Amino acid sequence: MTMTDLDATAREILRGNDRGGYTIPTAGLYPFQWNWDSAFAAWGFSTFDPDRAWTELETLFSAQWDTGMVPHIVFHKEDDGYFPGPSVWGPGTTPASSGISQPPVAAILARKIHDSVGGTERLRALYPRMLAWHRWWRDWRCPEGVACVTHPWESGRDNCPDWDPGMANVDGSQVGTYTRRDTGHVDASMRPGKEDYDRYIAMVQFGRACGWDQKTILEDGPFLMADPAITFILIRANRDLAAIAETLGEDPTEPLAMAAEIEAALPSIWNDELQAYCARDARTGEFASAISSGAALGLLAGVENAAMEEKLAAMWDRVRYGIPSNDPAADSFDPRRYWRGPTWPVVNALIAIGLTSAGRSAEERRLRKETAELIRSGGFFEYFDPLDATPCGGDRFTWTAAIWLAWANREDA
Ligand code: 2M8
Repeated sequence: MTMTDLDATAREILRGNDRGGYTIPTAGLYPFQWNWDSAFAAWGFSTFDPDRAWTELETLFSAQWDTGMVPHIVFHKEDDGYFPGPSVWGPGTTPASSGISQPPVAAILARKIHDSVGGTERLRALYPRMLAWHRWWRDWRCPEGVACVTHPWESGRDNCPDWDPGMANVDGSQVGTYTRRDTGHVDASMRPGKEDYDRYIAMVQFGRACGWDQKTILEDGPFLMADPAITFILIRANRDLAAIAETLGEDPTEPLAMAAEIEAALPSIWNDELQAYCARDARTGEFASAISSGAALGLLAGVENAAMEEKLAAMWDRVRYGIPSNDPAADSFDPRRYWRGPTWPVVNALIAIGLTSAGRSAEERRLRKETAELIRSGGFFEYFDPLDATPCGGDRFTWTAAIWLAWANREDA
C-alpha cells in the first residue's frame, strides 16, 4: 500500500469507528468511548476534520463528574460485548461511566490541535473543564506530590509489570463468577491472565461498595501506586494548560503551580537501583523491578537525567521497532502480552512529543520511522511485537490510525 492509501485507510478507520460524536477504540473488543483513546482520536481527526476533532473532546468532557473526574470509559449506549460493563461499575452517572480515570493527555493534545487548526472558542469552553480535571488529579491522586493510580486500568498500561508489587497485595479470590469478553475477541495469550482479571474486578467491587468515595479509595483501597507515566503526563498537561490559559487571556498561575508541585516530588519515585524513575507502591514503598516505557515519558515533562537516558537507550536498542512497554532484559518481558513488552504506537507518539520538545530530532525521527514501519507492514493494530513487528490485539484501531495521520506519517509532526 502507498502512503496515500494508508492515509485513506486511516481516515476510514476513524470514520468507521465514529458512533456519533465519539469514536470507539475498535469494534468488538472495545465498544464504548475510552478517555485517552478519544483524545488521540481528536488529534487524528484534526488532520482532516477539525470540527469533528473538537466534538470528540466535547463529548468526552460531557461525561465529566461534578468532582472534576473524567471517567476512563463512557457507556453512551448498551453493548454486552465488553466486560465489565456499566452495571458492574454502577456509579449512577448520566451518561453511565466507569468509576476511575485515565492518563490526562487531553490538554496536551487540545493545545496541539489548536496550534494546527485553530478553534479558539471550542478551546475556551473546554478550558475550565480541563482545569477541573487537573485539580481532581491533584486532590485525589497526588497524596504525596506525584500521581498515583488506584487501579491498573487507570494507568492505561493495564498489565504492565510496573503494577506487579501492588497487584500482589490485592485479594482477587472473593470476586465470584463472571465471564470475560475480551478473550472472545482476541487471542488469550495477548491479554492479561485470569488472576489479573480477578484482582481488577476486586478493585472495581471495592470502589462500587464505597459509592466511589475518593477518600475511602485513596486511604483504604486495595491498590495505590505512583505512576511515572501519569506523573510526567500531568506535569506536561499542566504546562500546556497554562499555555492555553495565556492564549485565552486566562491566569496561568494555577496550572503552573500544579506542575511545579508534582515536579518537586519526583525524587520519591527515583529508583536508585534501576537508575530510573519508576512505579512505586504507595502503601508499601516497594518499587517495580524493571524500567518501563513510563520512564521514557520523562522528556514530555522536560525531565532529563543522564543515567536514566543511558538505561532507556539500552532498552530501545534491545528491540527493532519502537520503545517497548517493558525492558526486554527483564524476566517479566513478554513481547506479545499487552503491556508486558509490546510497543504501542500511541505511547511512541507521546514519547516523540517529549523528544521534539527536548530538541532531540534524530531520536524522534528514528522513533517515527520505526512506528511507521510497524503500521506499514502490519496494519492499524492495537500494538506490536517490538522484536519482529507481529501485529497484536485489535485491528482497525482508532488511536493507531490517528497516530498515523497526526504523527507517524508526517515529516512536520
Ligand atoms: C485497554 O484497557 C481496557 C480497560 O480500560 C481493557 O483492556 O479492557 C488499555 O490498553 C487502555 O490503555 C485503553 O485505553 C483501552 C481501550 O483502547 O484498552
